[in-house]
Amino acid sequence: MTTFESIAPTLERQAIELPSWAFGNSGTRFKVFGTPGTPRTAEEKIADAARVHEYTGLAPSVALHIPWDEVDDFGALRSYAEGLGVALGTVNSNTFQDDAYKFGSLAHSDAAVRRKAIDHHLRCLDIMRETGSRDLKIWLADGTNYPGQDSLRQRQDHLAESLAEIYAGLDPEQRLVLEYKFFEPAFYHTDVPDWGTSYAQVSALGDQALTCLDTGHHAPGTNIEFIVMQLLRLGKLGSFDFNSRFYADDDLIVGAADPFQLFRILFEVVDGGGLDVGSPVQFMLDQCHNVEDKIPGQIRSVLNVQEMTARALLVDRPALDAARASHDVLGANAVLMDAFYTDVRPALADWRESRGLPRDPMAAYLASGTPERLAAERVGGKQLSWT
Ligand code: AOS
Ligand code: ZN
Ligand code: ZN
Repeated sequence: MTTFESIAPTLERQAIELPSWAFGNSGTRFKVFGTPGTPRTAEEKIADAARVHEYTGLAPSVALHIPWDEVDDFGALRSYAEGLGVALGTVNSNTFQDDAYKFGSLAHSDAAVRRKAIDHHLRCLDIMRETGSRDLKIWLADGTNYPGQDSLRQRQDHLAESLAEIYAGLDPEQRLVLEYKFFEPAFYHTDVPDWGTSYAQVSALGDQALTCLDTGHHAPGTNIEFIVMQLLRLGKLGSFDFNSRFYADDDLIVGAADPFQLFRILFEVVDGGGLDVGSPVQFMLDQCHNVEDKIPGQIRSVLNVQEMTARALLVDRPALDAARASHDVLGANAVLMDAFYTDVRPALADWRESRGLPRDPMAAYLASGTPERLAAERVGGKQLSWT
């Protein structure tokens, strides 16, 4: 039997990066609803991320998005964040909002558009030097809507060339992580639709290029934990964008739609060394809170990841290995399910308290008066939205 005490050191070093855009208003193409207390500046988004860390001890860094988090002085933004106890993390590039990118960016057929998109990424690398960020995360909206619209092959070659130029601009400690997504906003094909394409592209670049796996970016029914295992096995799992989905890229709270899937993913992470000291895997959230409050939404999210990580770590390895060795199919399955059905919440509450954190971070935050204070203070100015 695996004890909670034995898994506590691993839980202690768990770090989940928060996306700055989760604190802004977001919605669907039908309506973006506002929420009282929504940040109006990059600083206010970072302050909200720091609150999530203060109550949970789980979120020591916040990912930026350029240009959504554009400021005059990124060094000052870094000092501001560090003063609040958080670091600036992954820089996310954006080549999907300018008119110039109507037909793509790094994979565009026109060299002038590719130039503009490459330069944007090189500027992101400069920003990372000021913010102290390690990772440049690239998600591309590139693709086509109709068969025949453009050459699939040529676009892939253009993408490879563009990425090579960006990669050449990395400092030794910087990394490029390439995210894949099987559809949307392009519907016939996307230029980085799957882990295989991301893997092929980053492998051609070198050791500092890895794949980002967004849990919402697969066709329904995909065995995501298999992909996790394979990328870990190949040494190319750079980061996760955690969220959950019922239908497509829903960006809902991680672990909300399918906690068992999150457990299975984290079991493969544990098995593949993804939580070991020095692991290359960066754990991030990529979520939007359209109707729920944003800070509580992020608190719920990191706690969901922590709870499911604890369950994955509690799997009785000797018992599992023995069942597997004797081809005890149902026995092996039962070992996994026993861990999944373990309610770790009381043990986590005790453990949090022993580390000076609230037993129940959600209740503590809601009772703190902060939500009401932020709603009263953040009047005037323009509430930030996802786009
Ligand atoms: C888009 O679907 C992706 O999940 C990206 O990670 C995206 O860059 C992020 O949601 C913010 O731009
Ligand atoms: Zn994502
Ligand atoms: Zn997405």
